[in-house]
Amino acid sequence: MPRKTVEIEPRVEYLSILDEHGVVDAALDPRLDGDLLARMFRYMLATRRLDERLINLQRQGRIGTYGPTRGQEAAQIGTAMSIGPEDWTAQAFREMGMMLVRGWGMHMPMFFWGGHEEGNVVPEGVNDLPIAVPVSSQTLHGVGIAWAMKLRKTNNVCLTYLGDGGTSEGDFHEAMNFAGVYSLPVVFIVQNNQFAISHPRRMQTRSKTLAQKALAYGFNGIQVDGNDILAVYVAAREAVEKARSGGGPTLIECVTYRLSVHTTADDPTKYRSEEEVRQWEKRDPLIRFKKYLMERNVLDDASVAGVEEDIRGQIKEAVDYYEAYEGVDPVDPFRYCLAEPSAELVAQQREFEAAMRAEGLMR
Ligand SMILES: Cc1ncc(C[n+]2csc(CCOP(=O)(O)OP(=O)(O)O)c2C)c(N)n1
Repeated sequence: MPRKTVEIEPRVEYLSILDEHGVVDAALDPRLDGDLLARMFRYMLATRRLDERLINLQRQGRIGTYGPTRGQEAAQIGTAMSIGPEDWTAQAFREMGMMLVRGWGMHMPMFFWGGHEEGNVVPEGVNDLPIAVPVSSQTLHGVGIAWAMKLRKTNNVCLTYLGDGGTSEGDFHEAMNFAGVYSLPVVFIVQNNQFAISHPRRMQTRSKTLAQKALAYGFNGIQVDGNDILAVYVAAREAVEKARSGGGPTLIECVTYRLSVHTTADDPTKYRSEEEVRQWEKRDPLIRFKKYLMERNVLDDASVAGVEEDIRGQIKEAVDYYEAYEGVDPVDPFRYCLAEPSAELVAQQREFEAAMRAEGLMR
């Protein structure tokens, strides 16, 4: 007698609409409105150009260590554009594209990666949590926000972002379980960029997909081509609508690639091949989307040049503002650590201040 099996839904859908060769199936193309498509492109290009500028600023010693977003623009902008300002996000530390959509100024990452607290102060009226460096801690906060939304019956949703490495953290699993049990309006956006610093995806988990982690917690997980903004947007919109109408959580695994370094303190040539990077460069989210927009006559060479020029001006303005700013107080990080500073923290602050004075960097 064969043993019985337990009936569960073990399927993980994979959505790809626009790959590096074009639209994979015309029936899947959501035929989004031209204005929306143009805005998506503008945010993607702004994120790419700002990212390039931040790397240069770091190399010139004008900001500190920086964690780039190159290659992950579609995953971030496609998801961020699926929610409204009344919804919330709980981010990790590589979501600059998402932040620009949500209304953070271009100068903010310069302050943040320049080591100043000003860069992590959420702008007035923006429903985002600050950048969270402790890996996956933000997923619990995101679920907490979603729980509050449910209790208050607001019909809002919370997106929480993490990386492939983040799916190995206990916090993530606790957040997933809680979200499933209470059927909370939260969407987990896993940006699978193939690496957690030098640790490759294949060493992260034996699971075939990261999306299937959701099945164990009783809700849907979907895998999408994370370099395809159309697929990301469609999947995010569906998950958000489901959450908004009481259908509970979803996990979206955006399969993408970190085209740049983990941070500017990293040397990826030590753990991955140039050839692999070249293969992924061909799948760059911006190249295929620009081609699609040109074919649909949403963009032409002149309008792309105009967008480039606008962005260049905005970035210059942000750099000028950052470098002329005189309100930075290097002691701020100590002030924002704990509501009631511990004796140890006070001692550390005194030691820091003495060292700054000795260097002539503080009066
Ligand atoms: C709890 C915790 N452990 C370790 C670190 C050090 N750390 C910073 S980023 C990172 C890798 C994160 O990888 P992933 O979640 O895939 O995100 P990615 O950096 O690729 O965007 C690690 C281990 C940390 N910040 N927090």
